[in-house]
Amino acid sequence: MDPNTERYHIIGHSLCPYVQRAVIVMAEHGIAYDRIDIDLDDKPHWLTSLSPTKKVPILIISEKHVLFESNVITEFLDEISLSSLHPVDIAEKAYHRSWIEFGTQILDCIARIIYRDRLLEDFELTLAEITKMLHLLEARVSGKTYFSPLGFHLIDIVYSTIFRYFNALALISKSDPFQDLPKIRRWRRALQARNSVQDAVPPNYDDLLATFIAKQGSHASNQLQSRMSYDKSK
Ligand SMILES: N[C@@H](CCC(=O)N[C@@H](CS)C(=O)NCC(=O)O)C(=O)O
Repeated sequence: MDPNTERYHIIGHSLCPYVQRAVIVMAEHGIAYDRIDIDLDDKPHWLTSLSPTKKVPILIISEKHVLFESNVITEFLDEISLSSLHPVDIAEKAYHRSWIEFGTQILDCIARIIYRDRLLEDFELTLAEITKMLHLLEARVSGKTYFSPLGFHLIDIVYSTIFRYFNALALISKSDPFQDLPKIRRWRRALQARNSVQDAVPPNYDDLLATFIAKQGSHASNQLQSRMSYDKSK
């Protein structure tokens, strides 16, 4: 399949980290695409006909094939490209995929904070769990700039979308989960500086995310609401 002769459409959402995985891969591989962002609180009726999960991202290839699940989409985009965003060594590639899966588990904890942890105690327990996970990750970072010394890979893309959440979480929590994690702090800065990572979200992403979290009815929502009304009153 020649990526230059096919047409690609992404169905997404402006804040979704899984959608960002796909669009960063497309930017890194120079694959052109159209993007439609949908309202996940008011899903369009045609969504079910495209994906049984009714989740984004969805990738439509030349109106012929429809793919869902971000891992499937990113692997497909990587396979049709001339170079790969995975390490060449097969065991190393599988190792990266294991830690990508771990990233998804960190995202599940972040989702718990955003949507489900209603009490301060629940919020703190989940944040402690995330901090523990970040410590395990820190021990695996072997590159000076990115996860691996071999350069920028798909695993870096996945973590770039996870680290973004901590700007909003820093507005709520007094403890900094990155405090004792010098390698991850350096990695996070390098990822934030990358054009493909910056361009995957709207320029006012941090504000949009804070407003989104503030509406979810969790402890984090309440904290952000207070913070936002305090900022407005100043
Ligand atoms: N496992 C899916 C997760 C995608 C996902 O959870 N997308 C969210 C937005 S970030 C979604 O579409 N949620 C709508 C819903 O759950 O109904 C993937 O990797 O693509």
